[in-house]
Amino acid sequence: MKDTALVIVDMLYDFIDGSLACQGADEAVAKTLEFIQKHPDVPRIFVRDHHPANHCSFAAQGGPWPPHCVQGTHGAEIHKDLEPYADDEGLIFYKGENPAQEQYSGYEGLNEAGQTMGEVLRLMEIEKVLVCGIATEFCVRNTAEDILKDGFKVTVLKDCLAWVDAQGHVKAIEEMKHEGIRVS
Ligand code: VGL
Ligand code: ZN
Repeated sequence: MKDTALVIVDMLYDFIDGSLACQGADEAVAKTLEFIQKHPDVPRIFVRDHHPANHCSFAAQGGPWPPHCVQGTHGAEIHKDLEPYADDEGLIFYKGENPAQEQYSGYEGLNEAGQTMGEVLRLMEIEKVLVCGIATEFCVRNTAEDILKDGFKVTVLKDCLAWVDAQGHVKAIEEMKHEGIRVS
């Protein structure tokens, strides 16, 4: 699987047991850890929602969500079981940093050096991208779609997902399949 990478979207405390806790999150973290341990040679790319306190996504600014993943808070941190595998800063992409812009897609994020995920995937000669994380209907879906549109093969790992709404999760999976995203 030399040409394959795993993208782990928003497995951050606010989406697991915090202000925007999602259904299935504990199980998704456990299954993701299992996958990583079974496939230690697959590079791990992390996406982190990383908002300033006045972000437009938050209800106080007219957005749909409670405050979450505020920069510098516990809620914005990667789950402790996965954190040891986030050992390459160049493979961590931050999104939602601009207060005026909603960013569900991890593909719009940048690493510490200012590179996009697309640039880094190409430098690594990746052809196939596995996507897991939280939440299926929002950041997972948008990230997977953008990776697919940019020319990579994309597979969503069904057991490694968590969701805001169960029906929304099922619908998003069906729609992703129709778009050419594999689900396994
Ligand atoms: C997300 C809502 C707001 C997600 C991020 O990661 O799916 N959802 N910000
Ligand atoms: Zn957010």
